[in-house]
Amino acid sequence: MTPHPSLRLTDEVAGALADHRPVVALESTIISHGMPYPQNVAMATEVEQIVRDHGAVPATIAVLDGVPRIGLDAADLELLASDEEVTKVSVRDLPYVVARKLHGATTVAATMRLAAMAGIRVFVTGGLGGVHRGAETSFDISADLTELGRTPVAVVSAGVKSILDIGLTLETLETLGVPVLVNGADEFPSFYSRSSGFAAPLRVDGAAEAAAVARATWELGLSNGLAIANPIPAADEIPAAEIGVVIERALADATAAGITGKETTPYLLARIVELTEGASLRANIALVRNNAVFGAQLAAAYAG
Ligand code: PSU
Ligand code: MN
Repeated sequence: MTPHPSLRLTDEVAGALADHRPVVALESTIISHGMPYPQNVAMATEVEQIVRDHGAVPATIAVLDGVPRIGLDAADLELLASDEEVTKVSVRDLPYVVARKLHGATTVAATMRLAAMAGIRVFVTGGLGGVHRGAETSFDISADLTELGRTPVAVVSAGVKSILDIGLTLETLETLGVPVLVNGADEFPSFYSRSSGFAAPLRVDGAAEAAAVARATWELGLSNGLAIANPIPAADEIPAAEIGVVIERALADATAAGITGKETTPYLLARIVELTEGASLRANIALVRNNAVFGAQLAAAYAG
């Protein structure tokens, strides 16, 4: 396919797509609103290198000066990591930042959509958005789930955090027709922890098996994405009971501070880093690295 004409691709990404070589999309909200500076820019740079070292071309996605960009350079990553003017952009925000020529860091949902418009089928992140706890009254359900239901991109994550209602998130993904695969485990992981108390809806062992399911999805003419959960390595995990206490506290603090809507997830992520004195950030970086390796292997298996 030809990339959508509104996108600006780097020559490297455009060349790889034209030659059907493996490409891995990476999101930018995790840089601008998911981690503190300067660990965020170091993580973004390292993850691109890991993808390259495993044989794929990284394509970090963001909107800069109103232009949806597929593939960024070091100065772009630094801007996203440090500029206060960068807003969090989900799918519904894309038209506004484009029309106003603003900078936007794209969420999983917006990154998936732009990746699909470029012809990229594999995307690596840390954690997915989902159904927030208390959604029965707040209606706060991430557009990441909607997008997984309608956009053909395989998203590698470490599962969803228990800042969300994991059970309701899995139910919603089922309703939306999204295959949920867990790599190498029988339990769905909860980001910082390998366990969640919920069984893996489907299990695959390795990138080749995951790629075969992705290929079958799209060969059947299904238009949805896939959620592929890759558990954090055991050496890096924070036990569920330990992080659970911190998450309860962060949720209570968010309520007390009156945090709602799109501010909720960034607030909780930052508060958890504070409350764990950086331990959650180290786990977060470790799982993103692990996902980058798997995502590059997945992109290679899918392209091959
Ligand atoms: N979960 C994480 N880290 C993140 C995010 C979620 O563990 O950085 C970011 C992703 O960009 C995700 C977004 O797409 O938060 C979801 O935000 P919301 O809940 O407002 O839809
Ligand atoms: Mn929300």
